[in-house]
Amino acid sequence: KLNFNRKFFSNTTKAIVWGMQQRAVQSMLDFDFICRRDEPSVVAMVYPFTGDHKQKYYWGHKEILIPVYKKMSDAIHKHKEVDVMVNFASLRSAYDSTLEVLEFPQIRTVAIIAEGIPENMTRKLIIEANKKGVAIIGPATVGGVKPGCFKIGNTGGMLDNILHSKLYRPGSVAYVSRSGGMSNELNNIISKATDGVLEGIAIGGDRYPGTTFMDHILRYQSDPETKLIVLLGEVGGTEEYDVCAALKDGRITKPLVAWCIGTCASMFTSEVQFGHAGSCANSDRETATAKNKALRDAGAYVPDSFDTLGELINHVYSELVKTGRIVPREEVPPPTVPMDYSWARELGLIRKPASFMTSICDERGQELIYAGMPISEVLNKDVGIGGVISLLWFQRCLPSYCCKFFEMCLMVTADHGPAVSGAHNTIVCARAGKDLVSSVVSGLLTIGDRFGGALDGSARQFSEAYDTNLHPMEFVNKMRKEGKLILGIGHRVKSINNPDVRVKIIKEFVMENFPQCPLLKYALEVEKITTNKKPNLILNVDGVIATAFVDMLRNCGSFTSEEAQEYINVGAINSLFVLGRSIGFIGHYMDQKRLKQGLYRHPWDDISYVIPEQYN
Ligand code: Q5B
Repeated sequence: KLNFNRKFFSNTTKAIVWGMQQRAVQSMLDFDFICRRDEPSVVAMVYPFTGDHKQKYYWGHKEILIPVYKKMSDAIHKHKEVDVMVNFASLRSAYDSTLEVLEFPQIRTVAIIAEGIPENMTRKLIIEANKKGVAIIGPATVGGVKPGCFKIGNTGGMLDNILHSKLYRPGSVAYVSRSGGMSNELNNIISKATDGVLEGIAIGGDRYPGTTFMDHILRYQSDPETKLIVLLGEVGGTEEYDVCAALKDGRITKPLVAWCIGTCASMFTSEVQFGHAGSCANSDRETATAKNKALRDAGAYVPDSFDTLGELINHVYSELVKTGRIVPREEVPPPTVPMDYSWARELGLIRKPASFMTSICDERGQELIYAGMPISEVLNKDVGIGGVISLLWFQRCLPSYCCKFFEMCLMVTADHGPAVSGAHNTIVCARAGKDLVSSVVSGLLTIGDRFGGALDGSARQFSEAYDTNLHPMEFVNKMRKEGKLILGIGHRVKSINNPDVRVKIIKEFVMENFPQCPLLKYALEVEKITTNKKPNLILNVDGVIATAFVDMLRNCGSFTSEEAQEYINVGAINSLFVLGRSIGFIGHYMDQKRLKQGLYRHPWDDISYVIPEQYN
């Protein structure tokens, strides 16, 4: 059996952390800082899934960079001062990464955090580590702590807990436990009952821990700074009997306070497996009660129950103080570490005005919420895409005819063939080998006053004319006088002789379903005048949707007149065409790719070259 009679950690210990455990690393650095270490204990990280890079951390108030290496060998060769590895690899990769690190003689201690490593693999690791004299702490452990010196990963919990248990400076009590959670409790108990923890190791809950209770107790026995040893065993296993033997044969002479948890197991009628893989009594000898008795018989201080463990530790400690074997040191307060922003916020200690405001969608909880409606309800109520638009665009459930109106508009505007500006652009872009987003965006960028995006202007022009009581004829004349086109009027191919069925569909739906549609009716009066001049000056698809949209906003009862006007002012009326036609643009993109169309080049005979004469 190996003798680990050496100090595992000092205030100059340097470690490599395997795994992208940023919180744990920051927690180690914060610990170092409050311990007044000169330098951080974590010098590098190993993470095989990214390239070599640096990660930012805090050292007190300062920001520092810690290198992350893809390869363990690079990390070890570049940091010769490192002798500890904290291995956060998962149960699947902990075996390989530990084996790998054992190849480097500079590494003397490895903490394996992962739980669930197959026992046969752990045993192989232990054999390999023993051959090389390397101490393994774990697996299935939080690690351990040496106050004032070094902390493994998340040991000790959050900073306030660490401060509370005074782990920033050494005491006189060294403990060993199996459980990481219970070692936190020990930190607390020992800090209250004594001058504090000198070192604490949680060997882990597996049946085969890399180092044992005895390994650590014997280390503590030979360390002159350890004045009192605490052992927190548990139900399962027989290792506590080795401690009994060592107490009896004089290998342990320092006062040892011990307790095995799990005495309640006898209250169960069947065998109980506690949280750890190893915490199950396979015989009477392995019960906590039997082991507590054996420890007491061997000369350990054993309380009557866990509840009085602290009192007993205090009793033994007080004796040591009385006899002068412990001289309590003067308390020096630790330096302050700035609190993490997120934690301070959680505690309600700080407030900060948000940079962003949002009022339509909340994705933070378990379920996505659209304007107050959980997504499951959106689907259960079958509100359709019209209902989703009503929630996300208008933050309310609009009457179903409004949702139907939205859906019809999306359907009729979804596409109008490849010849229109937007589809043409999308096609040319797709044929130039561009991706879906670029191609669709190039189509969308053509939407404006002339093509497809006349809705906003149409809504504005018609509502202004209507609201100021302009007779349709006066409106047409006024626009002509001002030299302005009436947006929503006119079409390149559709006319009264070749009517646009899309316009007819929307018009009929609105007339039938909307409570009122005065603006649409007004626009139709204007159309009578313009088509009299030229048959293609019809109320076009943009115009019919725009005027109906305004009618909906003004008359559906869900908006105030100010709200309705605001949607017109902010340019929200184009939305339906933009969304609808995106469907078509996506279709054109896919079509071109499917048809394997090559780069488009416009034919020369279709271009009129009007070059200034002097250059001819
Ligand atoms: N005149 C659409 O013009 C078009 C007049 C007008 C008063 C008008 C034109 C126009 C306003 C914008 C608009 C949306 C360029 C159209 C759409 C989606 C689409 C597309 C598709 C799809 C057609 C001839 C004479 C002139 C003009 C006068 C023309 N428009 N007067 N108000 N609005 N409209 N855009 O036929 O006296 O002879 O000089 O800009 O609403 O984009 O399928 O293609 O789904 O993708 O080229 O449906 O109307 O007429 O410019 O030669 O003018 O009519 O002043 O008078 P045209 P022009 P005069 S829907």
